[in-house]
Amino acid sequence: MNGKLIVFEGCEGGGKTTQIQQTDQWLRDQLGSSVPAILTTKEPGGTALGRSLRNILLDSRLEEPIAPTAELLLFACDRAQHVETFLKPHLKQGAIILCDRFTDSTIAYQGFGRGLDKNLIKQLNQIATVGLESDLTLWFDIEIEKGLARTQSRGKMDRMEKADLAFHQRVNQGFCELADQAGDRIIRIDANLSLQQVSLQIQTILTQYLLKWGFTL
Ligand code: T5A
Repeated sequence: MNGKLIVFEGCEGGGKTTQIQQTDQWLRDQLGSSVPAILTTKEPGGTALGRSLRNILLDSRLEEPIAPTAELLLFACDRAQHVETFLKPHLKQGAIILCDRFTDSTIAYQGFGRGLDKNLIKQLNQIATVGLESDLTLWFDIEIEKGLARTQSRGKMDRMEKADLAFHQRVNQGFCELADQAGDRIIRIDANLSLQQVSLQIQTILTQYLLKWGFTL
């Protein structure tokens, strides 16, 4: 049996990391031991190589700015390692994987945000993933200012979070357009609501998809 790849996407401070942890527990409660594994991972940083790349990519005190193309290639490098050494082997064994960010982040951030060629990014995504796509992507749609205020309230902001408001607005526009084009692969979550309301939306959608995929709840 092939597993399922469920991706959590969206702009800064949407609550993905918080909700992934809750969803992991909820899935364990729903599915028990009927699936080989329920795993949580992220990009960048889902492998040992990825954690080193993440440190570079998010470091706000680098001696020199990272050029947009170099940034794009570092995210692609992280993904290639993640897909080959973590995602594909575990999916082959039937795992359900919850992944914090995947290919749509690169189109939104490096394509819409940095203004790099989107067709080139799609080709690069294809090389890095060897064609692996999410089975379902939950897009955490949050008002930009609200999301950034949440990340600011944590204190330290990373290199990406420190980008100007116009950058984050372009990224958000990217996610809106991707969701419009993706049909039922990308589902919108209203991330402006309370933690509990966001969890409920996720559980409702996942219940529908798990049943559609043939799982017994
Ligand atoms: N990136 C990534 C690219 O540019 N290209 C790529 O290809 C890829 C893969 C990753 C960065 O890299 C960029 C995008 C990112 O800038 P990251 O640290 O993984 O860096 O960044 P995020 O994924 O944005 O993680 P964040 O932690 O900043 O945001 P989350 O995970 O969406 O939010 P979360 O859960 O940490 O919550 C933020 C705060 O809000 C509170 C939480 O308690 C927390 O304090 N919160 C809520 N408060 C009120 N109501 C709710 N509903 C709340 N939900 C959470």
